[in-house]
Amino acid sequence: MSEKILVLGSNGQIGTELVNSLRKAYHNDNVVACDIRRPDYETLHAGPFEFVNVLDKDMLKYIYQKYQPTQVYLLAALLSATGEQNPKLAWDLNMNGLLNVLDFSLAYKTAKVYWPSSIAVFGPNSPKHQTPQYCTMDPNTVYGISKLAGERWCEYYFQKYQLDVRSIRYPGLISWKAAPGGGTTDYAVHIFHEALKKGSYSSFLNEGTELPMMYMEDAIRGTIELMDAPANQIHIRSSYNFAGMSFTPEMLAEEIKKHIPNFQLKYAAHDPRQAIADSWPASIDDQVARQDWGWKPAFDLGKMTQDMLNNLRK
Ligand code: AKB
Repeated sequence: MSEKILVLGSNGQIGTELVNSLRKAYHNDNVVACDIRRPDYETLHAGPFEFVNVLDKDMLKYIYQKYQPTQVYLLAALLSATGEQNPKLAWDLNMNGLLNVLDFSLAYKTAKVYWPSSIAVFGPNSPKHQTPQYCTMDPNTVYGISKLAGERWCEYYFQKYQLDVRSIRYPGLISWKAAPGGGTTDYAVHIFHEALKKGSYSSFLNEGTELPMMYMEDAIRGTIELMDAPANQIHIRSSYNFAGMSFTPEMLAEEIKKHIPNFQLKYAAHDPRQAIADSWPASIDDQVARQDWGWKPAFDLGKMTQDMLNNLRK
C-alpha cells in the first residue's frame, strides 16, 4: 500500500529532521509537512506543505479529507519552559491538539498515529536513576501533566477503538540542524553554538544536574523503527521509555574541551528551569523498548559531541 504521511508541527526541532528522513524513505510527494509557520525554503520546495493549526478542526478536516493519510505524526506542542510561562495555552495545545488528531485519525481510518511523550511525565517522587517504564509519576510542570494525560488518552484510544497509536518518551534532544524551542534541556544545544562562537558558555542549569539526552539522529531512527515495527510487537500503548546517554553540564564541557581546549563553562544565576530539571530523572531504563522493537542507541557522549562540532563547523 502506498503511504501518505502527515507531519503536524513539521517546523520544530524534531519535525525538521523527521520530514527529511520520511521523505527519503517514502518519497517527497507522500510526506506532507504541516505547520502554522512557513518552513525554510528547502522544505517548502521539496514536497507538499500545508498551513495547519491543530486546534482548528475545520483545517484538520480539510487536510484529512484532502490527503486521506495512512500515517500521522503529531509534533505540535509547547515544551516545558515555555509551558510554564503560559500554562493554559500549553494545556490547550498539548491536550486538545492530541484529542483532535486522535478523533480525526479514527474518523478517517488512519492506519498509524505517532505522538511524542517526554521524560517530563516523571516527577520528584519517581526513581531518579534508571527510571523504569512503570513507577510513581507525579509531574509538576504543565507540560509533564499534559504528556502524562496524553499517554493515558493514547492507550485509551488503542484499547477502546483499536487506533494504532505509538509513542516514545523523548529525553532532551541534541541536533545541529534545527534549534530547540523552549525546553529545559536546550542548554545542551546552545553550548555547542556558543563554544564555537565565543569559546565559553553560561549554563542555565547548575553543575551536577544530570539529565537523560539523545542525539537527534538516534531519536529519528528510533521513532521510525517504532512506527515500522509490527503492531503485535508493540506492547506499550501509553509511551515507551527511550534512552541514549545521560550527562551533566560539566561532563559535556569536558567532552567539548577535547576539541576546543580553551572552552570555558560558567553558570548563570538562578533560573526557573533548574527546578524543572531537578524534578526529572537523571537516567532512564529503556529495556522494554529494547525488548519489544529492538531499540539500541548508536551515539554516546563522545560520538555525539564530535558529530555536533564537525557539522556546526561546516
Ligand atoms: C524539554 O526540555 O521540555 C524537552 C523534553 C525533555 O521533553 N526537551
